[in-house]
Order: sequence, then structure tokens, then C-alpha cells
Amino acid sequence: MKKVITFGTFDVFHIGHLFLLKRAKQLGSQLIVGISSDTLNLKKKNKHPIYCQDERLAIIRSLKCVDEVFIEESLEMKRNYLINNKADILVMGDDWTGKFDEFNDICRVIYLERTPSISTTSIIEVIKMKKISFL
Ligand code: C2G
Repeated sequence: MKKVITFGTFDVFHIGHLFLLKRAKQLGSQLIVGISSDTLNLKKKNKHPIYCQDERLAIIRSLKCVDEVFIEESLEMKRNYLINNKADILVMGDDWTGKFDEFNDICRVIYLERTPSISTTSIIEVIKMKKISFL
């Protein structure tokens, strides 16, 4: 029973998020996802998410490849989250490469390649541009 854990905001859910979660699930038998709270997202990205935490929680919870979700309140609590969830493997996209190696003492840390040319930011920009072109 290998427990895989990953973390993210998962705002304006897109295929890059889905591919990360599906690949993470393939590494174990259970996938737990820590979803950044609205407050944490503001701290991390200096902006409010488009979808609030309850909406993002509902979307991720509904995915077939996800077994459990919880709200990630702080980046500094990651060791607690890993221990409390008895995680065997921490999976993150490779934009985080090296950032979580300190947890190698309690679980395997694997960085997966990000899906190219898609991001929440780029999706929001496209919507904004389309809106302007309709004006
Ligand atoms: N991701 C991806 N491909 C993309 C975009 C995102 O693989 N095109 C991955 C990211 O690498 C991350 C996950 O999807 O592993 C969630 O991405 P974000 O919602 O942007 O999460 P982030 O802000 O990186 O939060 O404690 C860690 C943080 O909470 C991670």
C-alpha cells in the first residue's frame, strides 16, 4: 500500500494538473492531495485564486485518481503533512526540483516533468485577450 502525496493550488484546473495527478497515482496505490488554501495561495503567488479553496477541493476530490484531499495551510508544515499522512512518496512537478529533497529522510521525493505550454496564468491571459477582442 504505497501512499503518494502531492501538493498544489490547482486553480483553473487544466490538463497539466490532471497529467501530474494521474502520473503521481501510478507511482503508488493511494493518492493524497494537499490543496493550497486561499490564504496560502495569496502568500505563494501574491494573488487570489480564481476558484476558491472549496471549489478547488471539490474538483480535485471528484477525480478518479485521487483518494483523499486536505487543505494545505502552509509550506512550512510540509514535514507534518508527510508524517501525518504516512506518505511513502512525495511527488511534485519539476518546477520544484530540489526544493523538497530535505524530506528524503522520511519519504521518496520524485519530481515529474511539467506538461509544457499550459499554465493557469496563460489560460487567464488568453481569456482576458479574448474578452478585449470582443469589446
Ligand atoms: N503542473 C504540471 N504541469 C503544468 C502546470 C502545473 O505538471 N503545466 C504541476 C506543478 O508542477 C505542480 C502541480 O501541477 O506539481 C500543481 O501546480 P500548481 O497548482 O501551480 O501548484 P504550486 O503553486 O506549484 O503549489 O507545497 C507546494 C505548493 O503548494 C505547490
